[in-house]
Amino acid sequence: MSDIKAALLAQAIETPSWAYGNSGTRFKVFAQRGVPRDPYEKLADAAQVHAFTGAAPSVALHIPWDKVDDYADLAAHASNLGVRIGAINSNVFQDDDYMLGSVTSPDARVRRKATDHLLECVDVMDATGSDTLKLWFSDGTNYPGQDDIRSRQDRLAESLAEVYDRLGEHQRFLLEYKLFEPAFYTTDVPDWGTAYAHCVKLGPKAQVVVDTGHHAPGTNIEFIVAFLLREGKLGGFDFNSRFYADDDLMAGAADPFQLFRIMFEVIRGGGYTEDVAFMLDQCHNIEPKIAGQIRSVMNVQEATAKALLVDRAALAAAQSAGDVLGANGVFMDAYNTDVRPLLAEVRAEQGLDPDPMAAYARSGYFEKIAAERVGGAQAGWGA
Ligand code: LRH
Ligand code: MN
Repeated sequence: MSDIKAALLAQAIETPSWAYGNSGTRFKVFAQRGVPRDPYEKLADAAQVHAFTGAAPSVALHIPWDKVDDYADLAAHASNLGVRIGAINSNVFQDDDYMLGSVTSPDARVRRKATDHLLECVDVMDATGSDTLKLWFSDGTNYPGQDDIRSRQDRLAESLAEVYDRLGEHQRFLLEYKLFEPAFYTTDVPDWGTAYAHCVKLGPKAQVVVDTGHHAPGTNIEFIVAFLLREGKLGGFDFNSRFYADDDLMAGAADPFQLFRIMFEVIRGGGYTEDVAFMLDQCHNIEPKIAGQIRSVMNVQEATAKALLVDRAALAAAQSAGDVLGANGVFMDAYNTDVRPLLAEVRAEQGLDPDPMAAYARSGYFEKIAAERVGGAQAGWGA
């Protein structure tokens, strides 16, 4: 059991700065009390998640939502809070110029503008000490014939190559794919295969990020994980969960069994290392945000603990014997194991309260920020 405890102690789950701001749908963004007004306050909230879980030491930024005058100062603020800046997320999906695409736009001026933003994000990595750039493109078309599918891939490849060449020695970028939305006919990076093919052409500093909300219903995500790991091209995850589309609900909330199956393939495939980034990418539209992040980190920890408990020798024996029910039984035994006592022990050994949700509620932090954070513009997706 000590090796499982050691593995859980080593787990690092990155929380997204935007999860602490207001978010919603096209129908409504519900403002909540105590929401941060700037990246400094977002980091303070993220530090609470790490303080109570011991497993969230880094925070992903989104540019320009987290634009500041002095990124080095922001990074120093993070380390004073006991966390560090993680992945830098580009944003080429909220400017009027990007209506017909950003790096794939038919307009060369727009492509130049978009690529320059991606290069600016590498500057932010240099200033904050981040080693990871995460690239998601909303680029796509809404109607057949609207643009040339092949030419858009050429434009995408050209921009990615320029960004790739700009990366420093210890830096990498993660290319994120998504089936649809906001585009509803073609999406230029719609699936793992397209992202993988571009990354293979570029080289070792380009890897694929799997956002668990970005697949067609019924997609076997753990197969994609196993395949990308085998190819050395799995760079990380944007964990969240969904019942229908890109719902961005709490990881493990909608389908904890899927998260368990994914974590098993990560462990089986040798991906339980710091080279595979475990990031959350969620929106707490109606639930308290910091508590929502704490619950999400705990859900990932529980799925990981169950996956670590799979009796690999018994599983391999049943698999090679063609013992279908035996093999499935070994797998389900691990999944059906209540790992909450184990995780409570791991937290206690870290000097943490075994129940992070209750400890955070007792801390009064929410009441404090709700009272303090009056006035100013609450952070959200509107930068
Ligand atoms: C796109 C996405 C991407 C982020 C955004 C916040 O749907 O998953 O990872 O840039 O959400
Ligand atoms: Mn994502």
